[in-house]
Amino acid sequence: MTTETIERAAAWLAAARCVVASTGAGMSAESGVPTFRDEAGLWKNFNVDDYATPQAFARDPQKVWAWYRWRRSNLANVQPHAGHAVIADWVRGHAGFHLITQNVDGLHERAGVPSAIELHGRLDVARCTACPARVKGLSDLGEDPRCTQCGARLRPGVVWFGESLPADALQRAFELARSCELMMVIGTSGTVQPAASLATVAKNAGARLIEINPGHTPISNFADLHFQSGCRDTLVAIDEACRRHAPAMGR
Ligand code: BV8
Repeated sequence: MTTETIERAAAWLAAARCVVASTGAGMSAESGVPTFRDEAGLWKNFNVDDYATPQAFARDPQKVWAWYRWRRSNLANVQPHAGHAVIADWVRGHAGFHLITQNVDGLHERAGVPSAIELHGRLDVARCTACPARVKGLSDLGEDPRCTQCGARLRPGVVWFGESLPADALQRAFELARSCELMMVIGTSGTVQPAASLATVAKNAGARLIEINPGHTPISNFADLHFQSGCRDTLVAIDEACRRHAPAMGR
């Protein structure tokens, strides 16, 4: 992260009419939420096929619920960081700024983003397997929670592997990827489809691409600017540069 690259990112942000931020688990790492594929990531210690597929839930719902109860309880102890606050400022202050997230932790909403496009659902939602009922919040629902409307089993309100993403959210996400002038890809390994294709679609449609990720990903190969640094301090630095150039940005 150099002054020149920060200034360049701020200038691109100020000049763009439509900007999309697309975030993954790395966005929340500095809030203490574990990522999935880093050295200490969730999938290093838990087998995806035992916890994050419909088949796993059908096979052993209590085992799957125990894992999600643990993750939900952890969320009660974390807070959005300054990078989440910067993105919330940009969404609220810039009509053309949109947020797409793969994250299920709800931290963007807690930071003040009213309209995040959430592709993979939310940990703080449980939904009924048989009717439209949903239960919001992080309360402990117990080992094998049931729907108060119809008595059927509740499941975590996230998208598992092999499940389709919410159609409206997915359609809106790709519409924005095709029409934005700048996409900021923040904290994602770029491996989970179809979310990982958003960056390619944006690039192919002519958008500039900024990646914020200390690691190297498939997206790094075609990003116009790659900040190999943590997103919290990088977003704060870009926001400070934006304020110097265009006080209206994000205000
Ligand atoms: C589907 C929710 C249709 C649950 C998750 C092609 C097209 C369509 C589908 C597929 C396809 N190819 C393969 C598939 C199947 C599959 C898939 O993509 N598999 C991959 C792994 C090969 N996709 C699906 O099944 C999707 N469904 O497409 O429906 C369909 C229907 C039927 C049959 C087939 C297809 C559903 C995908 C959603 C799965 N749900 N989680 C839960 O959380 O419990 S996935 C999980 O991965 C999370 O949602 C997470 O958001 C997502 C992506 O991970 P990342 O966010 O990128 O996190 P990761 O740990 O990987 O990386 C973190 C990054 O942060 C790292 O790069 C690190 O360097 C960086 N970082 C670390 N610290 C920081 C940082 N960056 C910045 N600052 C820091 N401080």
